[in-house]
Amino acid sequence: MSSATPRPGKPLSERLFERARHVIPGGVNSPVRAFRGVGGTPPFIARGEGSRVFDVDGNEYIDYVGSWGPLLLGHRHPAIIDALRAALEVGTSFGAPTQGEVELAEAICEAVPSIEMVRLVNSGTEATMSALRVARGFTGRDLVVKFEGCYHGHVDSLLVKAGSGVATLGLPDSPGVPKGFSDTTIALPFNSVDAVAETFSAHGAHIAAVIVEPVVGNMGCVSPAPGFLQALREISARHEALLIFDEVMTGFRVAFGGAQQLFGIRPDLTTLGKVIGGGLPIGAYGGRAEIMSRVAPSGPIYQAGTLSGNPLAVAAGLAMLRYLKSHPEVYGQLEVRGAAIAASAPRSVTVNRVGSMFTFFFTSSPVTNYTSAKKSDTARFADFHRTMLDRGIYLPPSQFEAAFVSGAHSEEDVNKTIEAIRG
Ligand code: HOZ
Repeated sequence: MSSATPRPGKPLSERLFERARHVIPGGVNSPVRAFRGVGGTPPFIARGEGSRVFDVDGNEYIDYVGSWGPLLLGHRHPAIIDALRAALEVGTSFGAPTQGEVELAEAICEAVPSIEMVRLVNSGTEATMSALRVARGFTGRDLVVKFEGCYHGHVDSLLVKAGSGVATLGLPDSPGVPKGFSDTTIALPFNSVDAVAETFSAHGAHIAAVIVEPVVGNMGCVSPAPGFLQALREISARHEALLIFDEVMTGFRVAFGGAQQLFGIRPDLTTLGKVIGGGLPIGAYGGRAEIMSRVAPSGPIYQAGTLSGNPLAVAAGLAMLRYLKSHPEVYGQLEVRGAAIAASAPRSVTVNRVGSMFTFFFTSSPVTNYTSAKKSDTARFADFHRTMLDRGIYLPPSQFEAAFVSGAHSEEDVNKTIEAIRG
C-alpha cells in the first residue's frame, strides 16, 4: 500500500465501516466486499484511475478486482467516460425504446453468434434467473443441472452448493429459498462427464437445462477439462435440454466472443453482464431465436424491467464493445500480463488462469472442481491477501473468486505486482 499522507487517529475506512454496519447488513451492499474471508476492514474506495484505486485514507492500490470483472479496460477509460458524458446530456432513463439498445443488441449478436436475439436486464442475477425461466418455459420441464462451486447470482433455485460469497461465508444453502425451489436443482461436480451422463440417464426427460460457467470464476478460476464442455453440449442436446453458458464473467473477457468462442461450443442460451455494461449495472440473456422469441411480448414467457436497457449502461457498454472490437490487441496484452503474474507464483501454490482471470490456490494439488478448490489453505490465502494489500496490491478478498487483469495494467504494474508477490 503506498500511503500519500499519514493521518492521525483511526483510518477513515474503519470509521465508515463502523457507521455502515449500523445501517447496512454487514456494512456492505454485497457480501463479497466485507473481507470476511481475509479479515480486517475493507478499504473504502474514493476513486479509480486506470489500473489503480485510491481509498479514502489516501492509499493507492493496483486493482485486480476491477469491480468484480466489468472493468476490462480499467477505471475511467476515456472511450467510456466520453460516451457517458454524451448520454447524460440527453437523459438518464426513458422506459421507452432507444437507438442505443438496438445497437448494443446488434453488437452482442455479432460478437457472439449463438446469440441470435438478446434481452437486456439490469444484473447478472436477473440474466440467469430469466434464462432459467425461458429454458423451463421452452422445454416445459422443471429440473436444472448446475455445478458445485459455480455461482449464477442469488437466484433462488441456483443457491445450491454455490461459489462466490456463499462459498466464502461457508453457507451451504440460504434460508429463505423454498425447498420446492432447491429441489428443482441438481448440483454435480464440475468437470465430471460421468456425473452428467448418469444424471441425464436417470432424469433426462425432466431436465430443462444445464447451466455452467464455462470457465469458472466463482470457486476461484477453474478451467474446463478438455472435452467437458463438448460433452455438456452433446448430452444436453441428446436429451433435448438446453445448454446455458453463464458468461456473465467470461463474456468479452476471455475472448471477444467469450468462452464459447475460445472453446468452440454453441450453447442454446447465454447470460452476460459485467463487461457489457462498461462498469454500469447491466445484464443480458440471449440465444437461439426460436427460444428467445418465446419471451414476452413476442411469446408468453414473461420478463420485464423498468430500467432495462438503461441509456447510461447501454452507452457505456456500447463504447466498451466498440473499443474492444476495434482494438483486438487488448486480448493479446491481457494474455501476456496474466501469464507473467501467474508465472510469479510460489512453488507451493497452484495457479489457475484463463487469459486475464486467475487465482492462486494455496495447495500443491491441481484444482479442477469445488472439492479440490476447498482443499486450498484459506488461512494462508488470508495472510497472502493481507500482505499484498499492505504492498499496494488489491486482490479479491476471497479464495473463491477470480482476480482480473485489465487493459489498463501496464508492464510496470505487473512488475510491481510480481515484486510484491515475491516479497
Ligand atoms: N459475481 C461476483 C463475483 N463472484 C460477485 C459480485 C458480488 O457478489 O458482489
